[in-house]
Amino acid sequence: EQLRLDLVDARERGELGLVWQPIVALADHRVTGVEALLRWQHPLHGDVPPEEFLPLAERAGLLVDLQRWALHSATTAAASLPGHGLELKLGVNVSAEHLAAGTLVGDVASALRASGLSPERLVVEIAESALAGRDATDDVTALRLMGVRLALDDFGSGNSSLRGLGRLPVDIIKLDRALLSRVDRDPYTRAICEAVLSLGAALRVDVVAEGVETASQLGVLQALGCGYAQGFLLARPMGLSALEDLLESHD
Ligand code: G
Ligand code: G
Ligand code: MN
Ligand code: NA
Repeated sequence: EQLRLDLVDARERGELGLVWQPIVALADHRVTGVEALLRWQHPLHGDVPPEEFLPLAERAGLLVDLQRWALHSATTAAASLPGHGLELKLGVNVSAEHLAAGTLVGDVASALRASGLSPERLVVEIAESALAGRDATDDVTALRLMGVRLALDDFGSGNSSLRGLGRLPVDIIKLDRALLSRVDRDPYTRAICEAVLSLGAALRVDVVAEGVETASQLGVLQALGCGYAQGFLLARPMGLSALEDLLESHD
């Protein structure tokens, strides 16, 4: 309860920030995108994980506001990255509550306008669970008409995967990290990943494997022809200046 009260002031106190995790093309190991992730540095409790404070924010009615802020800061930062950073795609996570609030499309448009970020660089990541029992077709269609791309996040973690894919114009599938954790040890999991990759190829949808932690997992992905990956093995979420250093070292 105190934590919830603290969250109300966290933004003004500068405790909320973003970290950035690179997404890498497996063909040449170039960084092709970054996912922006919210962090709360609490003065007493330290780093509060999003799994903890996002539900708090929701109960306090602050979640949509928080995400609007995250959208604005992420697009603004991405619009002024150095070097080949200006070609990177920017992934931003969107919640079920934001979809339900009905302001997502307007909020994205306003962040793009304010930041000057080209819409083609923005990837809106929606977890398949956030789409359960909801018809998000209008919102997603409006975003795509603006030129924004849609990623189905945590794909394979729920039971609505194929339905979501069939109903929505998706550009990117992000393979859930629970699948990755077993891909090199369990033949069934490997077969599922293989099936998602052929689905991606058939639908002309890029597949990004999330949560790649070991060389052995990466090896399987490469053998299966997966295009893109994200995970601690490749790069951890990092601050903006570390990201800028990384990009400069690549250029
Ligand atoms: O970055 P991390 O692994 O700690 O994130 C944990 C969860 O929080 C993930 O499911 C991630 O999608 C979610 N998350 C991180 N940043 C945001 C954000 O800005 N908005 C929403 N809705 N979720 C986020
Ligand atoms: O749900 P979403 O895919 O948006 O979650 C992204 C979260 O996954 C981030 O909070 C990030 O910290 C976490 N993450 C990224 N790479 C790895 C990884 O290799 N292993 C684990 N366990 N988590 C990761
Ligand atoms: Mn995500
Ligand atoms: Na995910």
